[in-house]
Amino acid sequence: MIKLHGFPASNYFNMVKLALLEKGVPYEDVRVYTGQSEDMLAKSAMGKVPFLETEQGFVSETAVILDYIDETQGGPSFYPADPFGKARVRELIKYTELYLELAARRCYGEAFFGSGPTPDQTKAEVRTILERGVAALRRQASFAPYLAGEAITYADFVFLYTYPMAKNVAKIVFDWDLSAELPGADALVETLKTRDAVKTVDEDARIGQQEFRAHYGIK
Ligand SMILES: N[C@@H](CCC(=O)N[C@@H](CS)C(=O)NCC(=O)O)C(=O)O
Repeated sequence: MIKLHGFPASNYFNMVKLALLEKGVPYEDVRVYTGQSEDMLAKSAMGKVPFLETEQGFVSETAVILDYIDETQGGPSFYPADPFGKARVRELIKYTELYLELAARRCYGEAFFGSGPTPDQTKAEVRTILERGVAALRRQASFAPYLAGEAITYADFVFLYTYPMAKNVAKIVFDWDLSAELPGADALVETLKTRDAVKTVDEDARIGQQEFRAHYGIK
């Protein structure tokens, strides 16, 4: 049985967990926090979570894990069957990951962990990337009702565990309402939250918050 390593307060961990639950793939949940120990780096070379343990070895990086699960595990695929449709979904995943998640993450300290104001230079860089990322999604995503159209895809799983945090960062750090820039985004999140698998992931994340904060010494 495959094993998913990480912790339930991690948004990336939850993208993969949601894919496993939605596909009905049996898996074992292994609690691991981030770190740079030799043992950790042997399993996830950047010391990040999530990572997957398979019979052949370890696989890290969420988008890669999603593809691996899609190609090797049973249950429905959350990619379109045709290569162009699949490429468009992967494109949406990349836009979300590179230009929303990674940009917003640079302000997580101020927004979520009480670690003081973000330096002005960082704020300026983040704002520019977020503006372009949001504009790219506004152009490329359909929100009808899902990111790639009528069918739910892996892009929605990634978006669900990225956009709400980016929206909070925008509000707290920039006093900027992201939902006004991305019509349909809030409605999509609400639609996704009605799914049983999402409810499970979110409840586990809520329960895992205290352990996560204690582990990293966050008040
Ligand atoms: N590019 C990685 C990012 C994963 C990531 O940043 N995970 C966070 C936890 S939510 C982490 O491990 N942070 C520790 C670190 O950046 O060293 C992926 O797609 O899986």
